[in-house]
Amino acid sequence: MKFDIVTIFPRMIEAALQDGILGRAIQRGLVDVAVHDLRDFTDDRHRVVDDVPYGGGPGMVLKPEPVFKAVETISQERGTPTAVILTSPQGRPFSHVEAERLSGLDHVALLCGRYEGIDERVRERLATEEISIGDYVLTGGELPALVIVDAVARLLPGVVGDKASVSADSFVRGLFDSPHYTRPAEFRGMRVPAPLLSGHHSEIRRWRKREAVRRTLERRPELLSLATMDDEERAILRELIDEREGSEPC
Ligand code: JCQ
Repeated sequence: MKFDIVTIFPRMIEAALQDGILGRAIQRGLVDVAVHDLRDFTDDRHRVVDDVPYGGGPGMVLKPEPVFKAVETISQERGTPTAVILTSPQGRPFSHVEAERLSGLDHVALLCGRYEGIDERVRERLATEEISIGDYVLTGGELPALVIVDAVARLLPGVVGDKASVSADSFVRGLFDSPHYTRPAEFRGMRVPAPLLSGHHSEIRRWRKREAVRRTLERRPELLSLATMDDEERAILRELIDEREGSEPC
């Protein structure tokens, strides 16, 4: 899968893609990421990418011309991207389901927004979609672009070594993971739960299911309506809800 990222901070993107699982996937040729400096698509001596807003007001706006030129150059050199994504707080919320959808595309371009915003004509005629990674404002779209590339790339075949760890993911199952422990069995007075030390696989499995359901119910109960649970997990959920209703008045 190919990604093209258009940014005024190419080093920020390149640095983040050097290491870790993503760095290795790129080296192995499983993912192809090209980073494009927006300033390379300006035609003035000072390589200016922003300007004051029409109508007045605070801050600067990203000019349309360099952004259009960047995407046109990408199309000529690397083929027309299937999706041109603008990252912004006003976009549709990013999620695991969105990551899965994008992982089925062959070529995705990401435009990193900045300043007070980007000229609206980029939204209208260049971007095919606008995606937000959450309800907060960042200084630029570089981190959102990296978040999207990371979440999408790890779903591609071979990127994450252990297939089981991808399909066990919280948002694949719709349930949070159960707690993890490693040695020692007692650390500063804190013991590893007995079922995990028991060696009884059915007891371990049941304990993990209970903790996963408990955690999801406590932290994100709205996820449970969409979760794929087996009969045992459903029974556990019933028990936990009944216990709750017994203790707290509502
Ligand atoms: C993305 N959640 C927050 C900031 C304007 C295109 O216009 C803008 C883009 C940004 C950077 O993105 C975010 C963001 N998802 O802040 C302002």
